[in-house]
Amino acid sequence: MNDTFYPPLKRIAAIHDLSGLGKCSLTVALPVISATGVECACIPTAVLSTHTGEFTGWTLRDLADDMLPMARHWQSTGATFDGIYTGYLATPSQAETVLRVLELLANDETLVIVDPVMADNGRYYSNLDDRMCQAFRRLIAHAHVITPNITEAALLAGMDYQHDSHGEVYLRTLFRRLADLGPKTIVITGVRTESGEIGNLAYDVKTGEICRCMRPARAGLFYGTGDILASSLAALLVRGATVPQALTTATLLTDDSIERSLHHDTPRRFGVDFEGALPAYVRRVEEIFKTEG
Ligand code: PXL
Repeated sequence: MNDTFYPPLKRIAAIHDLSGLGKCSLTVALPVISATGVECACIPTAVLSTHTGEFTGWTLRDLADDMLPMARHWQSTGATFDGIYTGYLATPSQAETVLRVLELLANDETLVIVDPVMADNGRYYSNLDDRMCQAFRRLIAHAHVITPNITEAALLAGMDYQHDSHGEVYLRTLFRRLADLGPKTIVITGVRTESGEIGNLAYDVKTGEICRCMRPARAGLFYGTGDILASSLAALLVRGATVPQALTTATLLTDDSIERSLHHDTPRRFGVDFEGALPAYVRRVEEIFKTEG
């Protein structure tokens, strides 16, 4: 017998849409969470042909009626969940369904991560409006960690969206208003500095400390990058990484993926080339947890 130590596997329930083409939500969450060494169980909120940005004519099947039966069946198996991580919802009423899923599947140890996916670049995604924002406010009250981008953060906080750069006073006010909604850790993505950097900031509600991971900014939108960042962060936190470790490692994976897409000139709407960035990511993850075995 060899003496290899295999750490116990953690399990996340990922509640997102499955957009068949365009690398986002579950088609990103599944590989990224698995590459982090965490099991990813999936409850699809909807099945779409593509995501809803820069594509027209997409199909969408709302799976709201299947979500609770799936969770009940999982509960009957005795499976336990170390994390529950939610993202894009097909309708505002799915937020109530997610709350019922949390009642069924979360225990005192379960980390609840809510990515309030609804908007980017100052605008709601297709078919979404303020009702989705209201629904996410209710859901966030039950989250330990939230990961809005700067547009979603401004909408949730009821503040103006600032496009060009985000100063300390604006960010601190955003964090405080989001903290009033209930989460313990707030990660805001896509924050821009005056000196041309873009990155992600994490705010610890208890201590008021902010940690940040900034990279050089690239022009335009990169679909699915919020999902890559949040999926990696969720899995790393569930495995026991600290917030600064998780933030840095998740940001590097996202940034490498963008770099590869620019190199390959991949059309933006097809998502970013995260696949080739996974081997280096896995090595960084192993480095964090090497004392485990
Ligand atoms: O990546 C966020 C996202 C997830 N799911 C769907 C989307 C988007 C962004 O456009 O349309 C269906």
